[in-house]
Amino acid sequence: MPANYNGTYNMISNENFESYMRALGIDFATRKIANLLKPQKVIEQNGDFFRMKTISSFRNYSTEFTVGTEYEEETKGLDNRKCKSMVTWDSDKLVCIQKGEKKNRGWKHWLEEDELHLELTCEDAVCKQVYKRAP
Ligand code: ECB
Repeated sequence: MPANYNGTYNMISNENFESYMRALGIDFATRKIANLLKPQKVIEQNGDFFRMKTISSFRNYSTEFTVGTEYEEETKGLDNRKCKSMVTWDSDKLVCIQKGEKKNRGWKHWLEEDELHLELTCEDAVCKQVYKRAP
C-alpha cells in the first residue's frame, strides 16, 4: 500500500525559493511577487494516480501523473518549459525527475505527521517548503 497524501495543505515555510526561481530564469518582478505567496497544495491521490494543485492569489499550477509512468509536463504559468517528468516511490517519498532544458531538475515530497514537505531542485538551487495539513 502506497503512502496516502490526500489532503489540503497550507504553506508554513519556504527557504531558497528565490534561488530556485532564479535558476529557472524567472524575471525579477515575478520573483518578487511569487516570493510573497503562501500557496496551498491540494493533493488527490488514488493509489498511484495523483492530481496536485498549487493554488495562490497570483497563479495556480496543476499536474496529474501516475507514479512510474513518464509524462509530458508543461510548466504553464511557471517557467513555461516542457519536461519529460517521472515520479517514483522511494519508500513513502515521492520523487520526481523533470528531464528537459534545465539540469538536475525535480522535486521530492514526503509526509511528517501533519506536515507535507517539498524539496524543489533546479541546477544547484534547492528550495525547501513545508506545508501543514489544513484544519
Ligand atoms: C503556483 C504557485 C506559485 C506561483 C509562482 C509564480 C511564478 C513563479 C514562476 C516560477 C517558479 C517555479 C515554480 C513555482 C513553485 C511551485 C509551483 C509548483 C511546483 C511544482 O512542481 O509542484 C509539484 C510538487 O508539489 C507539483 O506540481
